[in-house]
Amino acid sequence: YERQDQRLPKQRLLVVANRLPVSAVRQGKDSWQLEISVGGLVSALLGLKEFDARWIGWAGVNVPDEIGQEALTKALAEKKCIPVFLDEDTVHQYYNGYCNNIIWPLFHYLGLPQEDRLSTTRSFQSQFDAYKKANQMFADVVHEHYEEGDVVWCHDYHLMFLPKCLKEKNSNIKVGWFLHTPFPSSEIHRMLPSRRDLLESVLAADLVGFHTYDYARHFVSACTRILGLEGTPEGVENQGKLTRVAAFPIGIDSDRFIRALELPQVQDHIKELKERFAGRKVMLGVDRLDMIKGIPQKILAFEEFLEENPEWRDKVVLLQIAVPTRTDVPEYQKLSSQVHEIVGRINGRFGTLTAVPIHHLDRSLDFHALCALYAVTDVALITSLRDGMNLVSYEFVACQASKKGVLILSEVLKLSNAFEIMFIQKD
Ligand code: ADQ
Repeated sequence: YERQDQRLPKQRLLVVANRLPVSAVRQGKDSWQLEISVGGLVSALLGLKEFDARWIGWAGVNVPDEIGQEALTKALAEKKCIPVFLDEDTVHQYYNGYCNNIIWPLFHYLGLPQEDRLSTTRSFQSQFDAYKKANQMFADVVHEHYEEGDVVWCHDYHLMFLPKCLKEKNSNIKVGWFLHTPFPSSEIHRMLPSRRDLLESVLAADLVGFHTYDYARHFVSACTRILGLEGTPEGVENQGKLTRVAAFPIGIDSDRFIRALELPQVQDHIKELKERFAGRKVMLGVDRLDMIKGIPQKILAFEEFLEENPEWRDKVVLLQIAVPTRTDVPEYQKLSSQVHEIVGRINGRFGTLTAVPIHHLDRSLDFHALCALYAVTDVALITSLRDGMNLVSYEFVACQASKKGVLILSEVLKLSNAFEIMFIQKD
């Protein structure tokens, strides 16, 4: 999107996502500290410069008291963010439960948790009710802040019910919905007990977007096979209304990375890292700690490499930066222990008194440190088992202008990421 006439005011845009681009940490009764949230959705939307955008979302914290809510609303307003306050039970059932325990694994082809295979199970139903309730709460906040002419852009699998909630109250609102994950084959989607409701709600949007043509095609065929609707070259037709469906592969603001490399503090970081790892090749993994990112598989493959190539043991180091997410979900806690256990074992096996083969950090790095790391890396390892797209591979390529290191992508990422990477390289 580009504004045709720069003198005209920017188009107002309400970006609605489960999480705001900042997380709130309480400092006192009425004071809050805001920290940048780490994740692909936030990174992808940093380039929205052509719009007068406001974010609506959850600040990642339970705020039961009015004083706290008022103070947080005020602090967020300075960042053009508007909070949706979700209570603890809703977060547990909607976010940890329905979103992260049911839709996320299913959309990444990991199946449904055992207990949810039967649609009649009570936990499934109450989680789905909480999902609908939460989506309605997001819709209420959107309606409160909506001005005529605004475009409302809903994001991701957390908010599949939102287009319907918005249109029910005001059919004139222009609504877009974009999915950051894969949309699975209709054979997988039909395993969801709420498959029809979710599809019908998404179809209330005017425009529905996916990263790849394949995901868009899966969505259209789910609408055809599950709802019995007509797919057209433009999208899906439902009772005379056309919902446009298309692929919009997301990218990054590559200039932001390229410019950062010139900054003195980034150059200092680069110098330090080069000295620290002199004489060794640097392999790098940067991921949210998530089962779809294939982190244990990557580390085990590195172990195999050291096992089969003893001559490389003191000449290569793997830096794995894995920021923890969804720490309340038991599967993620298990994954974290598993990764620590494997790293400890490999370092014990191949480490020496002066060097360890794997440096594993479970925290986020600031932007400048990240750019410096990308710049000194010889081999980036992106090993997702499934991923909507993957922005780390773009970021690495953007920071490699003079170095020309190697990007190793898992098979599932080759198709989705290849085009955009060529584009960044050309720049
Ligand atoms: P993610 O899975 O979060 O989101 P991904 O594409 O892997 O997205 O990007 C992660 C982002 O977080 C990158 O910008 C990276 O720099 C940053 N990041 C990760 N670990 C970090 C760390 N330790 N410190 C600092 N920054 C870190 C979803 C989908 C993806 C899709 C994106 C965008 O799962 O498939 O590509 O949205 O649509």
